[in-house]
Amino acid sequence: MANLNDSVRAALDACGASGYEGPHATRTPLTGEELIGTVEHTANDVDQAIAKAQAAFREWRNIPAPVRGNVVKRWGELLTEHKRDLAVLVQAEAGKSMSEAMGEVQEMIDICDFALGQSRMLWGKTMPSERPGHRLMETWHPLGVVGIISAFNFPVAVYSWNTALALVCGDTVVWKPSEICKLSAIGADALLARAVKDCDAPADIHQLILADRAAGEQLVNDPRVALVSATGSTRMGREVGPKVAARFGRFLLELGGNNAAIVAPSADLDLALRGVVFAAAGTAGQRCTTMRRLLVHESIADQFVDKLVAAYKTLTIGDPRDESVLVGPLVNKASFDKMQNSIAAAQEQGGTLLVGGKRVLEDQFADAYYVEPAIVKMPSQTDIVREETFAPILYVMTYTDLDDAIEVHNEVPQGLSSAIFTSDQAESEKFLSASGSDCGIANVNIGTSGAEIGGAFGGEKETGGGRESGSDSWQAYMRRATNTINYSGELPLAQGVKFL
Ligand code: UN1
Repeated sequence: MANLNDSVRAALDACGASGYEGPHATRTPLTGEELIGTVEHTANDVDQAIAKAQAAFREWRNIPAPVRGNVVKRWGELLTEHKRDLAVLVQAEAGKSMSEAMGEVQEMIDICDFALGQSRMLWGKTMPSERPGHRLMETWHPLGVVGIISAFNFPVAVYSWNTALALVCGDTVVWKPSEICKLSAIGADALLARAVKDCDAPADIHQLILADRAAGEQLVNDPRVALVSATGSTRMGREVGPKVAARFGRFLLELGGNNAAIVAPSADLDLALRGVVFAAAGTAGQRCTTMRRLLVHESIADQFVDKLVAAYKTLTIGDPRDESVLVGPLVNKASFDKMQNSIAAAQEQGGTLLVGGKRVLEDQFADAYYVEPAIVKMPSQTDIVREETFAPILYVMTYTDLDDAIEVHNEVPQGLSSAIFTSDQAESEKFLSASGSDCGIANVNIGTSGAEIGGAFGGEKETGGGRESGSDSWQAYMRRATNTINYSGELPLAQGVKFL
């Protein structure tokens, strides 16, 4: 296999990145070896980045939205051209299979297309005024500087959902990527810099911050940052939300999930099997949308779980630079330790480990953590099942009545994604109804992960309530003004009030 840092350097060069090298190196989850080091920004650099983004906003907000759209159009073209380069960087830092890393870059391309269209659709409503000779309408304006804090598991896609929309909406962005995914960030940002240059847009509309957690806190606390869009753990969101709210800033949170699927007796079991295995074991269980709980009807439970266990035994685990590999490494040792602790806790709480859970390839990679995805059969939804462990553990439970299954389904603190596998329309409608799934994403005959960018993405409860990417999520990046225009030549007051 080619030397990893040679491939990484070649990918960064191809993206047009320069001037990023420095002493701060992180380890790749693929082998545990050190990747190329990067520069580290100081608190003063962060301050300057916000100031530059704020200054650029004064110009950017006045450029017509469809013209702003050209920047994301060009970014999308460059991302298409350099899809594999950026995927190499994503794989080196997040440990994904090449197909999933390419899929992540495809999400970026898709949101660029979407945002380009949106740039001509930042529409406001007109409402009938109660007064003659008056017009009532709303207009949407850019907010200002958007601070983006992103996580390791989708190091570039989630950032791009925010950036592409923020830019067409007329905002400028300051991005603090994950501390362990700086090279992917440098590649993605270099491509955006090229798009900005090719379109003669103001150079400072995007700022990249390479720094640790303190830089994120700076974005959270700085009143010049109008919107903080943060992806990460519920613990992180619990700190970010109140701090931004205290200064009356806006926040958009995309936090933990504890996603479940219900498999009903009428389900197409082969289809359900593929849906469950991808959602539960894909990306080594490190998506916020990963399926972590399975509720199977008791009449098919033995049959379905046997099939699932058999399918898990066929999963290829290893260095995903080998393109036949489906399951790459966990991100680091801490993640591996958490997985082990959760499996042990599940066993203490009455669970039976049916398959997986063991570390593999330890001889080959002392500092990389490859694990067999695990399935644990649980007698009920115990405390550990209510927690999100960011690793491939699928807790399996059985049910007899769909209403009870939906109760159990909703009885966790998180509310991101959910699914039902069924051929019974009444069951599927029930799951999608007001008394069905309480999640931001509710699917039928599809797993919990792998959402398309065209829908709004996000969830309820401890998932944070934010919505990113498609549908009308653009509104989060703008402020609304209500305008009443009087062309009557009189001054009738609303509600029939008389004065003077
Ligand atoms: C995430 O894990 O933070 O729906 C985002 C999915 C992807 C995005 C996941 N489209 O799984």
